[in-house]
Amino acid sequence: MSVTAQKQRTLKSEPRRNDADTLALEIVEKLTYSLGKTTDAARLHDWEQATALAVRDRIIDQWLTSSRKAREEGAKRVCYLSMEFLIGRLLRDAISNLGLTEPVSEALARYGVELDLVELLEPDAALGNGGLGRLAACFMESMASVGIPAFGYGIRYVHGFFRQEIVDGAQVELPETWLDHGNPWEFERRERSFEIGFGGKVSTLEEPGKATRYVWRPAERVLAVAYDTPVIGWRGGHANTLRLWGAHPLDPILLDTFNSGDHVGALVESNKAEAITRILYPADSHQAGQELRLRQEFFFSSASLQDIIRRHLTTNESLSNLADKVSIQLNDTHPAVSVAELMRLLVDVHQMDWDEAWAVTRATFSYTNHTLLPEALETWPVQLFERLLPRQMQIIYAINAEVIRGARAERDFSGEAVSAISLIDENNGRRVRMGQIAFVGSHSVNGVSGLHTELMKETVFGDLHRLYPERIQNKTNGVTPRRWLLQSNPGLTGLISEAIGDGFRDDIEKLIELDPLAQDAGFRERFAAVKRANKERLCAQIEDRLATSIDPSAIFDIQVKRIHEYKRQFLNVIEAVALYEQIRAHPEIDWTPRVKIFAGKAAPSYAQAKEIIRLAGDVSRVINSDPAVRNLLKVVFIPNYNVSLAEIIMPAADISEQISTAGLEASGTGNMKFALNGALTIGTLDGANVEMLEHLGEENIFIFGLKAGEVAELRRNGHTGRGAIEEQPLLRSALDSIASGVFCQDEPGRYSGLVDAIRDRDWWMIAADFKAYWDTQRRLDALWGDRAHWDAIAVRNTARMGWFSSDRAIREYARDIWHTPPSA
Ligand code: NBY
Repeated sequence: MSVTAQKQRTLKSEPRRNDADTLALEIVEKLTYSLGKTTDAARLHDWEQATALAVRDRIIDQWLTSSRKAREEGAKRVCYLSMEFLIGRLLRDAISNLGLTEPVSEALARYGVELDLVELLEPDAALGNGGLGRLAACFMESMASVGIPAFGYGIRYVHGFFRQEIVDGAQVELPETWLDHGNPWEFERRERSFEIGFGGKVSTLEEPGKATRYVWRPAERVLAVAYDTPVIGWRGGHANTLRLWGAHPLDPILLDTFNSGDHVGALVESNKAEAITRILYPADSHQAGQELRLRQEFFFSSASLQDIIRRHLTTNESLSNLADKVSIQLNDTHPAVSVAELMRLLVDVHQMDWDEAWAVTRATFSYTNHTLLPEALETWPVQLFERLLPRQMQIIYAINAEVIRGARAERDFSGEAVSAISLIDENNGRRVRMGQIAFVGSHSVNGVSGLHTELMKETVFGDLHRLYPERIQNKTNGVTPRRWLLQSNPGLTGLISEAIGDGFRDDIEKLIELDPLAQDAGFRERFAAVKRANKERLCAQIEDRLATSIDPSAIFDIQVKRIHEYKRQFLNVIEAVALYEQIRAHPEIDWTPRVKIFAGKAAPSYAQAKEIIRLAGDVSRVINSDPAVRNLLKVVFIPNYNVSLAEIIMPAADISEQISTAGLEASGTGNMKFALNGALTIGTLDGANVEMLEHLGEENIFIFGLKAGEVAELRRNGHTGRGAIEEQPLLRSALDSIASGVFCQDEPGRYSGLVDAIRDRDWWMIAADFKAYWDTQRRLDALWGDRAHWDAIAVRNTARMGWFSSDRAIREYARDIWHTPPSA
């Protein structure tokens, strides 16, 4: 018997049975033998653990099969390097993708346990800030569903994204502790560990007739240990690995130091090592800029590359064909130091010739850009970089010299154009530009929506685009329809199945078959009834969390996302104030009842964003308690927005707010989740809203405001908010109320700074866009009165959003960037 065959005997040879009897037996087996509990003594938590373990076994079966198959076929693998994976809960995802929802519910019901309640006990894995991290999670699920052999590589943060509480109106950040009760989905791989160095010196070795060799002797070393989580695809057909690195000290304690009496000093090294993966940086749109962050970036980049090289060399003789076997996608610039590190590993450690190494590197890497905001573009002081990563710094200089030589020779670049493409920014105290490194070290650079990609070519990467005109391409984002429709909206999913059959579950673009049903009154009513039930579910949550009751028959107008000036939650709050004042001034008008719902976190150091949260709370207190409003308007801020809350919110929206200043939102993905669940979008021509307009048709989306080019022009011409404020009494009055303390009588001047910024500068075009926004909201009010029409548009939104699936996005990456054929 061959070794593989022998090994396989340890696997379950017969496919498992998927009936409730079998699952009940397996869950009770886990309860008994893994948790040591009887069914009588078991608490809900124990059932949750036991269910996860039973489901996990089935995933492992598929996981081992998929890994073996990829290894045996020598298939090209995708390695998705990302500082962030904003996963959320995994139990429901796993059960649903394995097709076990009914038998598991039934198995648990036999013991009087409700699956829905069990699922709620799992903590969210919040290893990300927002869109970028959530995209990585959707992509992992889609790569498994589409059947692309892939590894996700990232960091196992002990503390994920902070928990937000609102105390006296202000955001307070509290530590998040998702690992406190263990994590049934991860497998620690002690044997899969690599040393990561920092600091120290580079020396050279000269041998006659050979190129100079460089040897980096780091002053500090830590161990990167792999923690693997299987990611199971739709219908359990394929499973991939999410490999997150945890940092551990090489020596857990310095015994000599301890013995000499310095008990604290003995642990300093160990604490320093573990600090690297202790916490996620909670910044989504400005660079953190601290040394620990650069350590995190290098730590996970180096560990991932060493792992990739190790795996490659188990089945290949050399690294020359690395790019035929692996594609490494850099999720933004956070892993961009990988370009220099791969060069070091190839040249210094594996002795590849520089030119060949550079060709292999470029062929292997590709890079996704997620922002044009200057304050979010990563740069590091040369001094810090040099001290922490001396050899990588030398390599960056060498790459830079070569890029600049090429630019001068091939394209006549000189002067300013050279300094624009340089990997070193010489104007701001010498800084290493990570975007430039990622760009020159990759064969493909992509934006995340059509507009964003075009703007990349014109702005941040204008000169590099001229130098390498073939390199930039677009890959519009998508979201996984499993989590964002099938699991989060079972009511709608069931209705769709009844109407068009189950085909859309395997091919989401089949949703288009719903399109004609927009004209079917009976279907529309059932569609609206599902929406109503989802709104009631959200009402219950809000009642529960905030003790605020809201009316499910009002329009639910929702803006949930990170709080940022460019996303313009402020514009939305100002509209709420203006509406409030109009309702009070004109009781005779038949106002459409509306609930404005906000949720989102501000970066802890982002003062203006925190002020906006405070303002939303202040405004909501005044409006919600004013009897003159007669419940025609409510404003609600739900604390601690996360993936699990999003799963309840997305299906419950009537209006989705996607109102960023045009040209600034790279894509947006919340916009897709809302529309897929039948919300009507009010939005600017920004990010993927532009493509949503193309797919939905202009009568099914509510676009307003300045376009990206107009914003740029106004800014060039020194626009301020004064003109617009003078012309619009509604805006003027709302801003006056906010500035004069109507909503914060305890501290009347609290918001005068926010309002001054609009008057004096209006950088985010709030005054400039207010009128168009207000008018569009009133169009929506009127449409709500014509429910048949509203519901028809809602149905068409769901029908036409199939293209915005991350399966489609992943297939495009596979076809145009990775050149990996999908196998499922
Ligand atoms: O990426 C978001 C974009 O704003 C959004 O438009 C897009 O849809 C999404 C997916 O492509 N970007 C984002 O979420 N960025 C971050 O979270 C982020 C995190 C950290 C840092 C910068 C940006 N950082 O410099 O530390």
